Amino acid sequence: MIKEKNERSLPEPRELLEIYRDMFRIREFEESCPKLYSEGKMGGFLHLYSGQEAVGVGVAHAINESDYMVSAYREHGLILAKGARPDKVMAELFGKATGVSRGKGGSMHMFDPDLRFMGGYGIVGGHLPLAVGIGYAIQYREDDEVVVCLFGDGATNQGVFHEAMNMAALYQVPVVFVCENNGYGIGTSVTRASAVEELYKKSCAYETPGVRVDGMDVLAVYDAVRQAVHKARGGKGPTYIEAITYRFRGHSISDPGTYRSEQEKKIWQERDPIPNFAEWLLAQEQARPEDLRLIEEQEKQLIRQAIEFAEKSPEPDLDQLWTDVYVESRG
Ligand SMILES: Cc1ncc(C[n+]2csc(CCOP(=O)(O)OP(=O)(O)O)c2C)c(N)n1
Ligand SMILES: [Mg+2]
Repeated sequence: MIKEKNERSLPEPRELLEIYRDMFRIREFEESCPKLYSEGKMGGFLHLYSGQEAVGVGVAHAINESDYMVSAYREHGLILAKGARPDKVMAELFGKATGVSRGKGGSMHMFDPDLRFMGGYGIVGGHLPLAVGIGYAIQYREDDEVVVCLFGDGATNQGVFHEAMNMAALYQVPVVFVCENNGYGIGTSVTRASAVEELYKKSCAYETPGVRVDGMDVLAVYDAVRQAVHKARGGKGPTYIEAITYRFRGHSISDPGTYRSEQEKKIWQERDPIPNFAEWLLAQEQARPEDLRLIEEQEKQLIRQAIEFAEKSPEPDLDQLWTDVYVESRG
């Protein structure tokens, strides 16, 4: 299913630089978190996205602003890729009122309906039916948006994965399922948890095409998602994409990660999607070294400002304790 590079659809040259910027921003953001966490500035869970940037950024560039994204809890990078301001995402991690979820969601429950980023969920696989529901609503209203639903390899072993796949195929809803196969669900490898290692095959029972892509190659992800989105928008139903990737850090901030060998980590570090994409941009003469350096400096500055903003922001007022807890459906 993986296509040769020269058959791929490529973003415009300007967008290629924005793709680099977005991946670099996410890495810079995520790598600033462990120190802040250890200083007690953030609380609760913290699942970092370092290593998986090519998936989220490839997806975000392949869809329109009006399209929806729904995700599990490893979502800081995804909401940033969808266009959230880093200062508001950082403020959310600090539990501040200026955060994307007004400081009440934290790391796992980022939400921004204006950006059409519909969460941020902690129950493994629990958001897949939500994506199908959003897809069903789009279809019912005869709108032309699509939903991209991102989840981990662990979710594919949940019953709810199959229920969502069944309904999506039955109603031919405009949903693109993207499994971020990073090889592990907490400390359990895919080989120990799934009867089928080639996770893209899991949609075949529902006659939904399954595609496997290199999730460390942002352009491969972009290309696969573009095709799937085009199909969904044309009323031809869901696609299921398995992106092979790797998380460079532990499952969460409290995971020492002793279940992965140094050798394994080194192999994947060499496939780091960011320097590899930089190398590609230079080799293809799509960027000059100074273009990339400028982007890197700008993004480092942006994240420094985001931390400052989060530090200076107020905590939510006590009288806000009962707001945003439950939203009644409107018309
Ligand atoms: C239904 C359910 N069962 C168990 C858990 C505990 N849990 C939290 S994360 C996780 C692993 C999920 O791994 P994966 O889907 O591969 O996502 P990743 O963390 O690798 O991004 C588990 C089992 C949970 N949150 N929800
Ligand atoms: Mg996983």
